[in-house]
Amino acid sequence: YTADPAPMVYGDTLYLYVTHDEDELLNDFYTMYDWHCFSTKDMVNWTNHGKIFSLDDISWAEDRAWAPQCVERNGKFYLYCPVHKKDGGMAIAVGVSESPTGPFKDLGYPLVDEGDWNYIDPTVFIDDDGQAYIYWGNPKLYYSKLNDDMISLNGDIQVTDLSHGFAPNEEESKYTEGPRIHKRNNKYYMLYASHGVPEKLSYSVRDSPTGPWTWGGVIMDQGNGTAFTNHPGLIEVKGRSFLFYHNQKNVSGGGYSRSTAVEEFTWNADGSIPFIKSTDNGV
Ligand code: FUB
Repeated sequence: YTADPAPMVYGDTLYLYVTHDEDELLNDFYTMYDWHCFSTKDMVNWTNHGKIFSLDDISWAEDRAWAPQCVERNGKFYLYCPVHKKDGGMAIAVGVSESPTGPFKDLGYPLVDEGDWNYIDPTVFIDDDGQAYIYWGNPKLYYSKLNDDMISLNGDIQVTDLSHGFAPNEEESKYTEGPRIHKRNNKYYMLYASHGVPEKLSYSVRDSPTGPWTWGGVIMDQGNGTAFTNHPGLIEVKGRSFLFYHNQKNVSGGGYSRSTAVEEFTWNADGSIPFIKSTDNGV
């Protein structure tokens, strides 16, 4: 079972980084030890690269190999991964590699480390001016600039409040977790899991990478086998647009036995993201 999809395009290839729900569930909670990668050039034929990074590679981590994202800079690949530390709390590890499929080497220490539950689900991007940003968190959205080395913060950690009711119904826009930043036509789209649990997918939009954000709308609601969590992985590749997410539709699937899925979509003419149905036709 795979979840929390984070696609990345490098060259002519789409790499999909995912978490891994173990077949055997322990303590009736997420049982997740490693991250896997798949790649494709055509969205039809996929290569399974298997396990590309794991808790065993992070000496200071003990559990919860949760939602990652990989980005490339100057020929190096940086895999940002939330983990539970041996001395308690969640933090974000960074694995560095010369190749998109690893092996990734841990820094040896957390990039961000608050010592509690909130520091999960990093999303990272490099703006056109070269400035990199990292965003993360549940139930608040934190962010910081990254230095060019991609492994150190540039400045203080900031909090963006995405929960202050831009939508007609405040619950509609409530940020929960799983952010994914995407830039298109000079607009910054912040996609995220919303509404608390069970989660929908929503987005906010702005002409600055640091907000303040304006409510965009719901992208995917619950139903048709979605799990109580969901996770948006929006990507544009070769002139096509895709939303990766996860559901519980695989054999014996459930909230802790999830599967990655994808829907192709077309942007609305005004640049908004359409409502995207979880279908039975996707991968
Ligand atoms: O997969 C573990 C956690 O569940 C992720 O970090 C969250 O986004 C949610 O999907």
